[in-house]
Amino acid sequence: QSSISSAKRRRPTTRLFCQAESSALEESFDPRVAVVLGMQWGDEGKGKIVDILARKYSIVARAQGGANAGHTVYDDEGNKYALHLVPSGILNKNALCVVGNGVVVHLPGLFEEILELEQKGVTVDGRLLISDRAHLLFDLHKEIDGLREEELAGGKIGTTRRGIGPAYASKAQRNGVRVGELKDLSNFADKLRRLADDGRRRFDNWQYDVEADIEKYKEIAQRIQPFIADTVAHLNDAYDEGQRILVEGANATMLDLDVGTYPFVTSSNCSVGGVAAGTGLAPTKFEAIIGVVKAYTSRVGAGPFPTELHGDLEEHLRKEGAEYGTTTGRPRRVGWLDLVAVRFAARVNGLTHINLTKLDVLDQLDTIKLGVRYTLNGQPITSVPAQLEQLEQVQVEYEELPGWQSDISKVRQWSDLPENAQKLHGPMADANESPYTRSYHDDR
Ligand code: 2SA
Ligand code: MG
Repeated sequence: QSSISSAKRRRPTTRLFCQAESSALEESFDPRVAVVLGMQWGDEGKGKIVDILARKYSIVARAQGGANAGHTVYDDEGNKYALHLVPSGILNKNALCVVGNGVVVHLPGLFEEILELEQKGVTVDGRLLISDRAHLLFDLHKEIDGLREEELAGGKIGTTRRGIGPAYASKAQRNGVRVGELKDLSNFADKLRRLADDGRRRFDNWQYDVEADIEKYKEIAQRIQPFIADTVAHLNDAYDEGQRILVEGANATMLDLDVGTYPFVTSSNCSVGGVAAGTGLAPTKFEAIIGVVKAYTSRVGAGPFPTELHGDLEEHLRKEGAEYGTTTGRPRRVGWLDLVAVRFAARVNGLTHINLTKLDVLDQLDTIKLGVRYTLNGQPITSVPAQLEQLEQVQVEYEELPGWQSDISKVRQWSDLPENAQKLHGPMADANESPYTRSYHDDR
């Protein structure tokens, strides 16, 4: 009764949760490992569904990204939390939160986040584990992020300047320093000095006091000890014992280092592949892969955005949707829902479910447009092109739906939605027609 299943079932496999409210989730929704991923360019509202699902899960894990993520969640009293590194599950006092091996961790930032949580009465002791394999993100990575952006001048990526790209670059260059290194500091100083030398060779007149950082990390190492764990073993042991694990994606598929709009992407794999690599959990264990889709599109930072809007509608969506970066406060670019991108992302991730969010932001519009097809030089193209130059030039064909022009923000049941709002189900189901999704359910 709660979800789309009672409405028109064009594909039995696609369920839309009407608003991300617990009442809208089916009772029978009980996968052992569930993965929540963003299908657009981020800020789809992943934090909300994670927070709701976390009540059913004993473990909530992050697999990739770092403090570039910004997940805004509210507790039962309406207090607002902007989380960056700590998984959103932390608000569920019974959940264990795991920062997986694929995450890049800025420990001073993590401590600030922990402090802020504690000031609001949320304690993390005994409920937070950080992977010993996760890479440390140092202040030097943040500085290099800024320097590289400055070098790019007009061609900036528009990163969050949280050091994400440089930290993953150190990891790939195999001179990164991992969290486990803090268990015994004997090699730590040399490794950090080597990283700093690298930076100095690359940037002239670079002022970076590596010795001060080494000192700082002596204290940090003490404080972090109780949180360090072999999370690959821990997650797999917990799974074997029958515990249930929720994986919270950060960033989104169109920002994925491999399948996203390269180079205007982040430096991790934010699609489903990154979940396996970043937790050490095998993909065969993922029982649900939930794609979060916002009813329109937003993007922070530079890069192609085929359905972008400018002018009155742009301002309306930004204002109604509160589209400002959680991490940097930047106004987000906004546009119509791009179903070509969603279809692409649904395929890449093999979604079992779609969670449609922020539908009520469209309440006042008389017409709602959906980007359904790209053409290039008059020819239809069937997928999101890899070449940026092509993606910048595509023409978007839109389907128009009449709006509902009423306040749906209090609606909790799919059946209570105005008919025109329910009409979004059809195009959503079409977007999620990956063969994997269908056979997954048909075989059960
Ligand atoms: P980075 O910092 O190297 O990961 O930036 C590379 C690109 O990835 C984009 N990116 C994001 N896009 C949306 N939301 C993100 N998180 C914050 C939020 C962003 C904020 O939730 O609001 O507060 O500004 C996020 N993180 C990275 C980024 O804009 C670049 O395009
Ligand atoms: Mg965000």
